[in-house]
Amino acid sequence: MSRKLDGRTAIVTGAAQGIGKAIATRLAADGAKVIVSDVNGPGADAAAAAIGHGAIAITCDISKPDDVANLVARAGAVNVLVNNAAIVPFIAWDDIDLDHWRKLIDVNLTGTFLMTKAVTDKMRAAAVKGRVINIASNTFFAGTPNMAAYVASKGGVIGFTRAAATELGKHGITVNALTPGLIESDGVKSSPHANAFEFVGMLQALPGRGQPEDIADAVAFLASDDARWMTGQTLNVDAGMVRY
Ligand code: NAD
Ligand code: 4PL
Repeated sequence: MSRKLDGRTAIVTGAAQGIGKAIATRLAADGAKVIVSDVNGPGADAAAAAIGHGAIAITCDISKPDDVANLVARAGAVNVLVNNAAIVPFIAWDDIDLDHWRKLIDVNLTGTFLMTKAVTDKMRAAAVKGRVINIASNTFFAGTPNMAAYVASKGGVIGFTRAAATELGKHGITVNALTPGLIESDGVKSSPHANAFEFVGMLQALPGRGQPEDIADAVAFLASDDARWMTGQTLNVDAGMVRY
């Protein structure tokens, strides 16, 4: 295994399970000191213990400014931020109400903004040429059913990625997004999305079920020096389900 992230610290949000846990595991294997952050505190503790390599857990609800400030204060110098935490709903259009809409935007989009602002302010103060990697979703391209507020929140994340790249480039900080297709994560396995693999598989160019590690390996590239000349971009990692 390469050690491309030796001496770097990475925060991964939503890392108690699923794609976030796989990202934290991969960045730790690449040599990073990983901060496993999640609103699920015991889950974050268990994931950090399983990952080892000096990984530590810090409980944080990304939609709460006080939680975000506490996380960033305790983190020390941060080189890499992976905004992975999100609510992944399966909700019929007729069941979407304003409370659902506001909750999805609050966590998935506002939480990504709060984390990015707090961490990059700290990077700038320490003159760290940092990396921000935002986990969006290919549902933004596909307009996938039963998750309208989620699709909108991920479109917002892609727009914010482009704007933040512009604002932060002069400080040597890159901001990129990654759009997974359907992935067999812990959350998906225990939701109605688990029934979509056959249909999604017909749309993919490559056969098979996407795994959290398929996303983690692409995040490792974006976190590495190999991605130094990329910013404001959206990397689609979905077995070719959508092509643009
Ligand atoms: P998951 O539900 O398995 O895990 C999400 C984690 O985020 C959980 O540990 C949860 O506790 C945490 N979380 C939720 N709200 C939070 C908050 N307010 N603050 C902090 N942590 C919070 O999800 P997953 O499938 O692993 O998805 C991870 C990321 O990948 C999400 O951004 C999701 O939108 C994206 N994604 C997933 C898929 C997929 O098919 N699984 C596809 C495209 C994009
Ligand atoms: C193709 O981001 O990208 C279901 C659930 N199907 O969350 C997603 C696809 C889901 C997706 C997603």
